[in-house]
Amino acid sequence: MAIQWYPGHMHKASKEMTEALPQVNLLVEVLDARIPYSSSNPFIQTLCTDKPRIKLLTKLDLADPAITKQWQRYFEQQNNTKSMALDLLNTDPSGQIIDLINKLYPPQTERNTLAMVTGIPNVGKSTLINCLAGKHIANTGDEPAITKGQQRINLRNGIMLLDTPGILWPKIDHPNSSYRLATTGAIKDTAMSYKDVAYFAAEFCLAQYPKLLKNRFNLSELPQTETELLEIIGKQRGCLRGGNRIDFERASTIFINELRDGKLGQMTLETPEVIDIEIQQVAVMKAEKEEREKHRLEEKAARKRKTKANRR
Ligand SMILES: Nc1nc2c(ncn2[C@@H]2O[C@H](COP(=O)(O)OP(=O)(O)OP(=O)(O)O)[C@@H](O)[C@H]2O)c(=O)[nH]1
Ligand SMILES: [Mg+2]
Repeated sequence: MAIQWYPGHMHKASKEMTEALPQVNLLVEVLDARIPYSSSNPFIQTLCTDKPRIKLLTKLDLADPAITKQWQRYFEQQNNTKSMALDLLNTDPSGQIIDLINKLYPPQTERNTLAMVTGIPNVGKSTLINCLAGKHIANTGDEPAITKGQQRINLRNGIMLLDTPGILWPKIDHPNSSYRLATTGAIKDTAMSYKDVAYFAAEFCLAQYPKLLKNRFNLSELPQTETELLEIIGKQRGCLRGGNRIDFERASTIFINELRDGKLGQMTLETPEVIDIEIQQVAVMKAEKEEREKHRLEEKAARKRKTKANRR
């Protein structure tokens, strides 16, 4: 089942972002380099499409380098858009980002350039702002929904930044996207089941990154199933319950946290090719749902007609 997380503060933040738009000159959209498609909020895509946009792929250090290059090429083809990949924990790309902002929106003498920093929760927006400001201004943390309200930061170089809370959208269409968001840490723990997410991530890793699994968990043979993999992890990490049974919930939490922290190695969960495939799958799912609903309503109407006829 798909995971959905859209608490009230995100709805409020989306409204406040729309209200701030008239003053905004440029959009800095922060995406997670491990899930550049699933971390693209469709609501943010509709914001000021006529204004220049910088797509920054953060957590470069955790992503598969070859796939990051594919994504950068993909984003550079988009109108009025520049893209850059960043490792904000180990490098300081502030000079390059400021140059990019000034290139896309040349500085005006009479007023600061207002750049709105947007993105999903936990993607690194506040870390980016602290990096650009050269000091700790915005609170950061390794969990979603740290920033709860907008904040303006004057960089004193002609650029004003607008930090915004991480937002998701009311309905994530494809279950894969919600699982990828949960795998990378954009969904609050209380809105997901680690076990469900671990099954999704295990299936993905077994298919796409078998070598990383073998290395991390010292496996000579690759397990055949997700359950087998989680059993091995559970045994190795001492996740046992009474009767020596595996505690799958604990094994799943450990697996997901190690994956998020990059302990398995650099991984990207989707390539640009996934987009068209999953858009088509969503269209099929929607058509099937409509068909089921039509059928349900027809049956309901038939039942009503029958009851009426019986009463006569
Ligand atoms: N490995 C890695 N971690 C990063 C990078 N950038 C940010 N982080 C970490 O990601 C976590 C979230 O960072 P924040 O800056 O708080 O994210 P945010 O987008 O402001 O999150 P919200 O305010 O909750 O929406 C923190 O633990 C950061 O240290 C990066 O490039 N690489
Ligand atoms: Mg923040």
